Amino acid sequence: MSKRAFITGITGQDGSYLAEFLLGKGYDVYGLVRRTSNNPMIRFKEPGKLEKIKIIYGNMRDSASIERALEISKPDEIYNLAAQSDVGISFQCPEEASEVNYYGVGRLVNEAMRVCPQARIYQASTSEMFGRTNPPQNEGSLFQPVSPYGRAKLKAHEDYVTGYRNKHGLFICSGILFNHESPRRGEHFVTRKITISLAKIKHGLQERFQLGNLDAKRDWGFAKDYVEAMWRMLQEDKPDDFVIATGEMHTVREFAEEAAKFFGMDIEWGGGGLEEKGIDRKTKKVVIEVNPAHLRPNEVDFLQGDSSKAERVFGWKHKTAFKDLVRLMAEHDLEHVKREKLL
Ligand code: NAP
Ligand code: F7E
Repeated sequence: MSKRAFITGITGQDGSYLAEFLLGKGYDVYGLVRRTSNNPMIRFKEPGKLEKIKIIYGNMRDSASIERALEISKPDEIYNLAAQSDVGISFQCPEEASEVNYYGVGRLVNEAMRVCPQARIYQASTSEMFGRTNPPQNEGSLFQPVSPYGRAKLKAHEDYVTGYRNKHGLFICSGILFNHESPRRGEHFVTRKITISLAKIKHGLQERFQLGNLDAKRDWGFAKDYVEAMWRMLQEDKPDDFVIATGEMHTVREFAEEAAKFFGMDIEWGGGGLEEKGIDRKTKKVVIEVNPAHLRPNEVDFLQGDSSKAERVFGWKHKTAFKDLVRLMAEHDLEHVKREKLL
């Protein structure tokens, strides 16, 4: 008989890749989908996959909907990917971050203990929990989050992952994932914002775009590589927590330079601070400006993960290198913007 998986956040970047991955492994896949004013399933790209997913309407703010979804899906494995996942927005809407990213986890694990206590649970934890702790960060590093997003995720990790594992013997794992990107990444995250904006410049739809902190360093991997790690940790004999990362760190500035090369631009930087500009050496045109509206009240300066435990325990290692990730996103957006322009 097929195994049954229940995914919250199935409409998001990771949810869509994970659903496709699990269908490929022969799972029956159920997904919690919240009501939106538009088609929430637009990320499902692989032919023949969307029709196989069983959608259950619900919300992480609503215990009754979670209970119903678990009763219908009767899962062997639960992947909790639903979150308000935008760190910048979490400063503006801290209650939302706490309601969904902390209390939502509590609703899910409490309902799961009643309805399907045998189910194995994956919780989408994050490198934002390390906050101002110096890199490289691993499972033993100090958690010092600086954003409402990071604090809510840490509280969920402590109360419902390690807490419920120790207190109730629940099979629950935290995947402490570092930034992972793809052509399906939300357009407000910095990597996708850069590749879409450069594609629009290339097609003559805009002249320049604005970023915030160019010096922030992130460990960027490819989302498709990372969803496999989620599944792998639930196949282990014991629940545990695992850092998933590439181990490489790059600045926002480097990401923009690398992406610009794909579009035939050669960025040099002039000025400093808020006056800094990214100028294309070939055309002498300003392509990137700094806008203080994109700076955060508190910033995480450096994230670089050490995922040697995941490699040792279940043989996971990232497959996609930084330059390949940038290229595959840029290639996608060049075509994506062309299609949109033609509409
Ligand atoms: P994403 O693209 O923003 O997807 C988030 C998902 O959560 C969407 O399906 C969204 O639904 C859903 N959601 C939000 N609020 C909800 C609510 N109240 N009830 C039900 N569903 C709700 O995020 P992602 O990049 O795929 O990330 C997946 C998970 O991993 C998140 O928990 C995120 O915090 C965590 N994480 C991500 C990264 C990363 O770099 N991507 C790193 C570490 C951890 P809609 O489609 O309706 O908005
Ligand atoms: O920012 C800087 C920004 O919003 C990355 C989420 O998936 O990963 C993600 O969180 C860096 C930050 O991702 C702009 O200040 C500069 O330093 O792409 P981001 P994030 O905040 O790292 C973690 C691991 C998660 O768990 C989250 O769910 O880029 N930056 N200029 C900018 N960021 C944005 N968004 N927009 C800018 O214009």
